[in-house]
Amino acid sequence: MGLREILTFPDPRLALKSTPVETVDDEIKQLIDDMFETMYVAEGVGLAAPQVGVTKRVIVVDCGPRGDDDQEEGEPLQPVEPIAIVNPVVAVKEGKISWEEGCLSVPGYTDEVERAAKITVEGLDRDGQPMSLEADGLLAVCIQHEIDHLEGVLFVDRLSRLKQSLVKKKLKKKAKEEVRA
Ligand code: GNR
Ligand code: NI
Repeated sequence: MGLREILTFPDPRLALKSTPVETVDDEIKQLIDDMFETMYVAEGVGLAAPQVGVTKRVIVVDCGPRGDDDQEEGEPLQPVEPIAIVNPVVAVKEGKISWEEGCLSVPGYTDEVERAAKITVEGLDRDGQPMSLEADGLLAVCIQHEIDHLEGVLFVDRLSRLKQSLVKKKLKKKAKEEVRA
């Protein structure tokens, strides 16, 4: 395949719960490759399968190298290579962090969301092998943001109810105007 179309709010498919992958077969590998390609073209740091209309539990992230000033003495470097995780599960959560989030499915809006500061995520890699990864900073935020997509949850769903209704109303109006234009 190749590039896939990214769905945007209020597409109802973004609210669906994704199903676990039974086998990491060629179709899933193709999906992963297409998701990376789509994410890079869109200049995102992560992407979840439901964002390209596939309700399966697959995410990709590439947060790039972390700033050195963020790196503490003796702490292992975070992976800077692209990561694909099939059936991701957060096994351990520590602390809290607030991050200004954006989403390729919610273009034109960003806001602060609070999430776990440090996580251990487990799942399968692109070869179907079990994997485990410790993450903090943007990588931890991004992985939690992507797993939310698999539950049909957008970062705007994590804002206060008042903010949510305001923001969603504006986004729906904007989407309607774009259909007409
Ligand atoms: O590109 C993205 N940037 C981002 C910034 C802060 C927190 C989360 C993200 S993920 C987002 C890409 C996306 O929508 N993934 O689902
Ligand atoms: Ni997103």
